[in-house]
Amino acid sequence: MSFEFRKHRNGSRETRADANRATGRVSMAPATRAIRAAATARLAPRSDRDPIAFSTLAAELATELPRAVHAALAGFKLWGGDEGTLLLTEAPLDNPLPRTPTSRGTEIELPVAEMALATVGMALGVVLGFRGEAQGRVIQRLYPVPEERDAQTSASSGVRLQFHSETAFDPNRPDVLVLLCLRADPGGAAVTTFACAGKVLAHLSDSQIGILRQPRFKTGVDASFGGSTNSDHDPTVSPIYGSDTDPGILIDTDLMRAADPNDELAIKALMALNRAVENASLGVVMRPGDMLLIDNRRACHGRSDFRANYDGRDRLLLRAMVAYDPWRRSGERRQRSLVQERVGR
Ligand SMILES: O=C(O)CCC(=O)C(=O)O
Ligand SMILES: [Fe+2]
Repeated sequence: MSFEFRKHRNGSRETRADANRATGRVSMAPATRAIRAAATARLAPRSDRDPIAFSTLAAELATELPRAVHAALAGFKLWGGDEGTLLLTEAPLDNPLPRTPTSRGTEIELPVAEMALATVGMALGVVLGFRGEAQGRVIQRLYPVPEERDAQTSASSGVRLQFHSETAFDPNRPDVLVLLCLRADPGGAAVTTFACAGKVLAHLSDSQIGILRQPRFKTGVDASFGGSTNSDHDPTVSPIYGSDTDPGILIDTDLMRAADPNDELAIKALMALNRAVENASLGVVMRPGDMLLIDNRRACHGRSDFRANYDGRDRLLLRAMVAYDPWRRSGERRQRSLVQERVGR
């Protein structure tokens, strides 16, 4: 399966038509009826009230996904797709779609889209929530709010969201991030950007890669998890890791720094890495029903700025985090819970 994502250039304004020339996209349409019926049944479990029953039902519904989706998911898991990403299309959505909230914590019901997202998440691994984000909900809502217009958070819109790995500071970070677009931004210009490690390394010298493979760096903790930067307690990390043939990347353009402020070589290598990520990056403008899977080890991701009017018609996405091996994190959860109570070391 081959996907052709458009090259994303810093600052460029892409049009929908340009950015979505993906070939070989895999449609979820054949599963629409089954997902919609199960999610809207009178006693259907809800992700917030009964996340275990909800995700178990989602796992059952994975049998309704077309074989082509399962084949694509297997390729993504084994090799990270072509770019550390996979784009599924025509996911079932709620109809009519509620208005996009304009403040954090506003409740909207999205049973169909939530179930569509969880079905793919449970086909791939297990969906987990994080206490530090959206009160631990396994399905999170992403939309712009005025208070965070210029922040480095998923609720910003006035600034680009810098390239990052999801919860970079957490050694047990999620393996995969799944984003489902319910409503595009009014200008149709919000680009979700990503860069896969293999392509990034092609822009670096062997000696730069050698330095980036060493634990000479520190990364801060996201604001949503209580936030810290420049603390001695910040975790020490290697931005490049894994095998030469299938490398991993761990970055946070905003929060990562050389552990020793006098380590000139590390400072220069990190600058080169950030440039390499820009040069290797691609982007996609997601349209309603598009579901973008991002491998959180083989790729890093970000987002362009975009217009938000806070009028109920702004961009609206759902997000889920997937763990391939939930056992690895079981010490961080209460018994029979899908919520990670703590992150980091
Ligand atoms: O809004 C997007 O397209 C990506 C946001 C993001 O980085 C995230 O939700 O982790
Ligand atoms: Fe992110």
